[in-house]
Amino acid sequence: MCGIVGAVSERDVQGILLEGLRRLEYRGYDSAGMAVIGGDHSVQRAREVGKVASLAAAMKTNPLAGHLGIAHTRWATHGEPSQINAHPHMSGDRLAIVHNGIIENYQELREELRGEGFEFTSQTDTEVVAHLIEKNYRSLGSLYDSVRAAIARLRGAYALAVVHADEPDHLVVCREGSPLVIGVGIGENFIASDQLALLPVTDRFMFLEEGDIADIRKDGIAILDREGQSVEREITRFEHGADSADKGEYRHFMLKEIYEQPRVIKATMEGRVTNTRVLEQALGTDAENLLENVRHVQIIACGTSYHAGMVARYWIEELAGVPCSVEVASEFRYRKHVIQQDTLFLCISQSGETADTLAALRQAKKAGFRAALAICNVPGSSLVRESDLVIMTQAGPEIGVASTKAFTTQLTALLIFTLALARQNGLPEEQEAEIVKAIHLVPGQVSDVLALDGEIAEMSKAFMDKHHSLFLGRGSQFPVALEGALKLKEISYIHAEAYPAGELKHGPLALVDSEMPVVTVAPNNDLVEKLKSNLEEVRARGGELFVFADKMANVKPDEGIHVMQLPSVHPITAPIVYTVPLQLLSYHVAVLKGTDVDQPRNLAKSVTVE
Ligand code: HGA
Repeated sequence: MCGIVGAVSERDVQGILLEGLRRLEYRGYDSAGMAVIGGDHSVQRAREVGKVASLAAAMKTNPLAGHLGIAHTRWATHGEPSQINAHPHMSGDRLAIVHNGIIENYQELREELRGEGFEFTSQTDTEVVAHLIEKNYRSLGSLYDSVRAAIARLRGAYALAVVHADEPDHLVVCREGSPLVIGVGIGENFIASDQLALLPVTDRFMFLEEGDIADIRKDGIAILDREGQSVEREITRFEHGADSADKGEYRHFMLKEIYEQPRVIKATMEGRVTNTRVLEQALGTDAENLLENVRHVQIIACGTSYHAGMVARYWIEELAGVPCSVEVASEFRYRKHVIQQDTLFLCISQSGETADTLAALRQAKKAGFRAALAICNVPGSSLVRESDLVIMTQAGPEIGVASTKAFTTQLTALLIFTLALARQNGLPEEQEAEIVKAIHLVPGQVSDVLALDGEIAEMSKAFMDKHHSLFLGRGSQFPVALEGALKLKEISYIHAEAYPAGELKHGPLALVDSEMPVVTVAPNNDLVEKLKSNLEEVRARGGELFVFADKMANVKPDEGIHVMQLPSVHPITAPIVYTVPLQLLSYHVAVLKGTDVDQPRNLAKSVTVE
């Protein structure tokens, strides 16, 4: 994901922009660039391949002086990482633009503009937008109107910041599907992909909404919404510590991280999905090519990430029709395996430094897999550097040892990947649109589950004095049950086992009695009736059931059956939403037992040893 930053001020903006880029570098770092409008009303531009430090070094010898500027740190989606493809892009020598996102119809616009005499110097989709705005400028003579007219023709996801040397006192920005925030200063204003970029210069922010277009001057901000109505967006103050290693108002990091999930799931979707489809280039410049002809997916991970991989297997086989195997890294790396032709190797790790996963990746690269895709939360980690394709989860730092938001953002990324692969394998457009619509609902549904926190805390009292518990799920909810059991054992030290509900009578039923609480997740899918029969089997043995159920699933509370109703969720996205009550349950049990929630005994966060 690229990062953009811009400033209009009474002072020189180069230092502000460079610091902003350094703070956005987690979003992408294959190249970086800056354009500043100087006192002589011309655009000066600097672009370098590599990290922001390379740009900063180049600018030491050739500084850019001026009070208006835009800058960019790139993670290529269209065109290789090179100086020519680095942003800002220009049309002629008066207009410059930075862009985060993907323009889906760039090919057709490129042909059209070429036909009208515009020359292209890069392979990016972004340059198309530069020329389209410049073309409008020639007839409209206003940057703001020209950007508005241009975005009416764009399909895809974008956050844009544009400057024109003929209008050296403002920048025009807009967003659709990619993040953009305005930093409000005194006698100066700023924009960036993330408020963290602007913290050295302001703590007051305005968040643009989808479809907004804004005119930013040093003494004023004017915003139009998608309908062209003038709107005011609320100014909020940045709460220090909200994103950093600080618990804020929460008693534990784990609880804070559970509550961050609606926001970070949304951030993981941003720039990767439109309202109706997944933007596969958001997985990397070469994604289309590497995903084409994938005949098998081999997922490798450890712990919680392994459970995310297990959920993904259900999705990949159901939606993409591609066979998928999942294995824990520590097993995979020490056995001989038969590699099927055209297998994609997919590794998942929060830290990107998990020793076993990394070792498996290194082996796989030698063994002849088609390509390696990493799903990871830490930019610049070994896993990210060594893979061909990467989907970064946008969970932010996860401090609690028991993983929560990393898991649900991994699932979000895996579902986006699945849809990209499924499209290659003939998933009908309408089905993709239906699932993308369901993905957009997930942050709100997770918030609805968080609102049940008090009731879940109450329920947790029943587990406090227990020594064992059983978690049941069917289909893609079986890995959710595994993850729920893992959470409970990690932080409350209660022995918890998870089983596919259909396996109950093949053994674990022998353990069930009134001392063995049984937790079940029951979304309203085609397996719910079978699951209900399994619940009866438990009840008949005196077991106490705790069921998290879709209200449409019609699971009724009764003696020995505690039912917590969850929002109705699409069966495909249900594993993401149903994970959350199990996280809260474990958390509250651990708090009641007085364990060290954030640093449970014998465990560590990033498992960099075998
Ligand atoms: N499509 C543009 C911007 C890429 C981006 O936003 N990545 O996250 C490019 O390839 O330069």
